Amino acid sequence: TTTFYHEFNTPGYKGKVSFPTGVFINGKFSAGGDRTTIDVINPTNGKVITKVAEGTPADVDRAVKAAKRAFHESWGLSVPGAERGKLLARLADLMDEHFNELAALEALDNGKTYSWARAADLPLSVGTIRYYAGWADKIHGQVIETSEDKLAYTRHEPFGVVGQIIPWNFPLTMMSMKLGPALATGNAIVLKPSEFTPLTALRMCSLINEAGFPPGTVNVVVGYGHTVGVAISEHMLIDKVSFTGSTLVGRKIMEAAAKSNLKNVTLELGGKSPNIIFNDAELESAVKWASHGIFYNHGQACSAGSRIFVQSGIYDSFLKAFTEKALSLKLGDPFDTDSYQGPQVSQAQYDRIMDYIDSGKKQGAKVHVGGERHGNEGYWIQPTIFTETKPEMRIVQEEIFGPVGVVIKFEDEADVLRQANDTLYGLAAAVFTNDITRGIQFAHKLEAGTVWVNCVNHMHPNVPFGGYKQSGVGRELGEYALNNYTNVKAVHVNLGHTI
Ligand code: TXE
Repeated sequence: TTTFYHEFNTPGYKGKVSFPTGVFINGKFSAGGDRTTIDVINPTNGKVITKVAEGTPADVDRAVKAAKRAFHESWGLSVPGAERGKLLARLADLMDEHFNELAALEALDNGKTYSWARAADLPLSVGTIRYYAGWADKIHGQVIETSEDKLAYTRHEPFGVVGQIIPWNFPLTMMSMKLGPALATGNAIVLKPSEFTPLTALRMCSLINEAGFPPGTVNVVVGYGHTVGVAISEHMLIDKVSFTGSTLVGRKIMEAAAKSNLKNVTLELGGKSPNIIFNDAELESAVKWASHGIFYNHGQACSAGSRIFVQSGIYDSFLKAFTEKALSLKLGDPFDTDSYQGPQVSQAQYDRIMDYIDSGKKQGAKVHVGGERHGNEGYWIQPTIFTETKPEMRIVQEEIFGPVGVVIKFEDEADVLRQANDTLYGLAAAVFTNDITRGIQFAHKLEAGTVWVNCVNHMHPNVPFGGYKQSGVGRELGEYALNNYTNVKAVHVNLGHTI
């Protein structure tokens, strides 16, 4: 099988890293079914970092069978919750032991900065696995009162084999958000990382073995969406699929589920989240958060605050300070300690974002800041702010998934509420105000699965995350995510009633 070897020699991280990168089935790595490979590209220069085994639909089938066997023989409800929790806790400890290495791999593969990977991706990933370790022995149904001649109760049973398909923007965090609740509840897993960023997922396979999970409990098949992704969403022995990615593919997953075995589906999709700044907001803090909202992770966040609505009384001063902030963000090598922004993840994403910038220019919006490529190689794009937009423009309506925000002036509450909710999406929203009553009233009126008051893009393992409208189905994180991975069984026991 393929192996990854790399010597990091960067200001933040120095060290040798080596691990197998094959298709991971039943606890073992092997070459993919067709013995082909996928090039993993370094987004800072477009060069190949390494080649990893390319999985095929036949590999998915092998992985599903291994998972099914594990579920029946060495996992599932035959392993007490406390034991499942212990394994998850051990995995979290191993992730902590390899904290810097995982952060470095994520930065190398995705292009995000090493310092942000350490500050955000890793704590959320490890925290999520550890959080679900704690749930594993606290999963229970209810005893339901009916009549004295009957005992009725429910069990929350794992589905069996679950399929999980994840994207490239937060590879390790997404993996942790999928693994944690699925394993805590006793499911066996077939997971497909993004073909663009498979390295941390593959590194995790060795840690999963080291933690002592029974072989077949977690299987990882790296491959393309149209082959491996489709095979997972159509598989007749997969009872549940959880997907994070584009709304377009989310629709396809649901369709494939409907056409195959009506598998249960959870979707975490795109967004075009409003960020509303009222006249009475704390200016300096609102500017910092608004910048973080749209430029964090190079705009590659499903919850990015990409539509920034600013009330007329504060508009000019906000725009001036926000412009200065955008211009101060340092673009550079992800491993340089003072870099804020690395390259976009891929040529495809770079092209897509530049196409949106062009469409904004053509449709008559004003490029207030940025709007161009940064550097001569790799996929950097300048932090970009558009003003003078119209509601129907593509840059106002569609998810750009890059460092491109629109700033829109508004007059009053009714006006901004209507505009904020005028979107097909409903993932997140933010409100900045010193009037807490207004903040809470807005939190209740905005059509979004998460509303932040005086902050943006804050996630926590204990707090659910997911979308209204076309941003998704179901909730990840928190206790709520356990529902994604359990079937409810009702048991009626006759204590003496007759027909
Ligand atoms: O996403 P895809 P792409 C949005 C964002 C971005 C756009 C396109 O707007 O610009 O989507 O990105 C797998 N059956 N988000 O094309 O294709 C694919 O291999 C099953 C938002 O990269 O949705 C990868 O593992 N699976 C988002 C995963 O789907 C399929 C994160 C996501 O890739 C498949 C990423 C198929 N037919 C992009 N086709 C978020 N919500 O955070 C592809 N895949």
